[in-house]
Amino acid sequence: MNVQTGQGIAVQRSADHTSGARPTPDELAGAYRIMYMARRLDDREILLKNQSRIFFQISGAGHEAVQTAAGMLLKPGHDWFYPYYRDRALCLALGVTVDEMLLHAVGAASDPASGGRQMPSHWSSPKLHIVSGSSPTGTQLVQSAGCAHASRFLRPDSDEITLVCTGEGATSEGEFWETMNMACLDRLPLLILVEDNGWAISTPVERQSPGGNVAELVANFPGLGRFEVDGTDFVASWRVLEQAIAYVRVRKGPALVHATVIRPYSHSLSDDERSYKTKEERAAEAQRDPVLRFPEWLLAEGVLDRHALKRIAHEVDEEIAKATDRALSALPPPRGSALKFLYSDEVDPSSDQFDAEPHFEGGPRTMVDEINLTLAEEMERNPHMVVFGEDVADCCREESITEVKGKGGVFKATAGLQIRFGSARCFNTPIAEAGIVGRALGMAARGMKPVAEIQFFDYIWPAFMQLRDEVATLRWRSYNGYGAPLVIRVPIGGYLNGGSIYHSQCGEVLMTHNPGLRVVMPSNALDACGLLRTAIRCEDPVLFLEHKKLYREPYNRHPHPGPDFTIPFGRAKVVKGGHRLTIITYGALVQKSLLAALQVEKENGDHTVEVIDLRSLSPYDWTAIKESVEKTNRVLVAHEDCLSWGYGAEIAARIASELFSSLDAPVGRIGALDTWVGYHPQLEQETLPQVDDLVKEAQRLLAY
Ligand SMILES: Cc1ncc(C[n+]2csc(CCOP(=O)(O)OP(=O)(O)O)c2C)c(N)n1
Ligand SMILES: [Mg+2]
Repeated sequence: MNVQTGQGIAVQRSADHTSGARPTPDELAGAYRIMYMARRLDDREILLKNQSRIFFQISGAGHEAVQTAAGMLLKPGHDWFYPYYRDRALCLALGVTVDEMLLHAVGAASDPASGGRQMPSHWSSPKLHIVSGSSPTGTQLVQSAGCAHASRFLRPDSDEITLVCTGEGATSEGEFWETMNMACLDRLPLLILVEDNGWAISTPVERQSPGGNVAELVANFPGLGRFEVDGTDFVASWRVLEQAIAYVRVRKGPALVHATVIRPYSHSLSDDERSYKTKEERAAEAQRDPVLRFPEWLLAEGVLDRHALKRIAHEVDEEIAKATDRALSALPPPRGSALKFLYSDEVDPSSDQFDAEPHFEGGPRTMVDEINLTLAEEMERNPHMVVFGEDVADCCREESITEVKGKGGVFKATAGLQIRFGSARCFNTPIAEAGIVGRALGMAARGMKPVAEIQFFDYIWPAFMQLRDEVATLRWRSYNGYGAPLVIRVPIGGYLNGGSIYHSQCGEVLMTHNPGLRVVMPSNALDACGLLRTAIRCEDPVLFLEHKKLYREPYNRHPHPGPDFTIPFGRAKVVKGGHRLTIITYGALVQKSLLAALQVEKENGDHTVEVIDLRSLSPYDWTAIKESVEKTNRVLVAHEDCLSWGYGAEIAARIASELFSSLDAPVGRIGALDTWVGYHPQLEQETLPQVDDLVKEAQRLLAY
């Protein structure tokens, strides 16, 4: 197979290498071209950075040999790739062109990796199956496991594999170990390439991994293929990678290749390695430089003569010079485009498309029952929807299912799904929140519909980097190359009498603060059904917050509105009309606000209070807020989460800024005390807002 790696230059790619044969002379020449091209591109970018023509540079120098071998042995557009930021030679070998790399470096509008949004060396190519890389070290690992897992659903008969690359430093991240766990538990077709250059910025490898070699630390993972290689030696890398790839392709399990490489150019242009590496250390590294060693070997073996080497170098230099001129004259991202592709431009969950009529059937059902039924209906409808999380399955040990009742989630929201749809589509994960969200993202990037559960909102934080830096950014940072159509369901909230600090907190504002993420929070069974179905059917990532206290309340039950009932995001519901004061709220405070409104009206006959349930927190319904405040001229924003810097602060600020002339009183706010929910019910009561607090604040505003 011939693959384009540059303007008019074709590199010989081996069709299927499992033979153990030495690479052909054409392959060796092609490998040299890629390695030299990668190094010269780094040199060119460094020059451009020093001339202030580009704004950042990080090089792959020293890593070229093993990357080139990997890129030539694997199949772009068939296999999948999660590169690290040093993987220039890998991406060149897979088919990213010199022009594309330089357009990326200058941040051009036509940069195919990110439209000028990401730093250089964060490549992305849906055509080649290179998934947009980010900058956090280690986040790519858990996602690559999800991608590898997705192949089981999307291409069950294929021999495709997923390659993920990492530095040795990033193997200290929890996400590396979560990935090892997932990959070995599920025998995922995943190849992990550790490019060990001995340093993580200034920290040497022996201070990252006890003993200084992570490959030894993973020796006891069952089913893992382990391989060691000098990653500066192209032929050795080729041979070892051939074996590792074959191991994963035939589904023996995941494999880890530990390749030692060098880093001759400092960490980045912001770093000077002379401040922590001795002269001797640097000289020893220079001895192993693959871009110098490989041509010497080619000469010694008689594969190429000096003339042929020079000709390759000349062609590559010319190509880079011409591509540089083109990139430097490319247009920058247009003004006014910064918000583009935060969300899908094809499916808008706030549109009328999701405004469906309910067709009620049966008697009233609880919120948790409606969530369960909606999940089942959507799994029935979409064979690519999977449900996973901690304890969500009925019974992991399938042989016991007939004997036991089944678990189905600690709140039973997923009960019966494993029994009905099988263990492949509803399964328990290890206790690893970053892994749950990362796996979902890897699946979603390939077009599956993962609907994962985080057991309690209080434990979502290991996944916060996945949510904020990865899930929320993927579509934007890849300029619509990849999306993240996933749902994360999370039980949240207090008023539990004994829930204490770690089973009662809110904190939704930390989620609504992330552009690119949709956040909804229903207060009753009907809305839970409609909003969850919209979440599942839309193309954006949705955080679906389920208030634990509302799961089984008698007052918020509804009959099932049918299998196609959806509610658009960003549409509030006026749950009670009124003329003198508006209470804007959501979640558990909807019912408390209703009770407060009735009490206020009882105490002051003509002071009717309007209560608005936002239902969807991002986006939220500004039109409904505006219409109501312009009518009542008084407003109280109420939520269960802490008052200071809370969700209500944004709503209140916007009302004060845009509706000032409609106001007859200051904007009121009610939220929890700025502390944690205590175990004793008296502490909880004191901390979380109560009906009396709402009444008192409403009276103050009405009297103003
Ligand atoms: C989560 C996270 N923490 C810290 C950083 C800052 N950082 C960038 S690169 C790097 C070192 C990574 O070392 P290694 O994984 O060995 O890769 P190398 O740069 O050596 O190829 C650090 C700490 C980051 N990008 N992400
Ligand atoms: Mg390193």
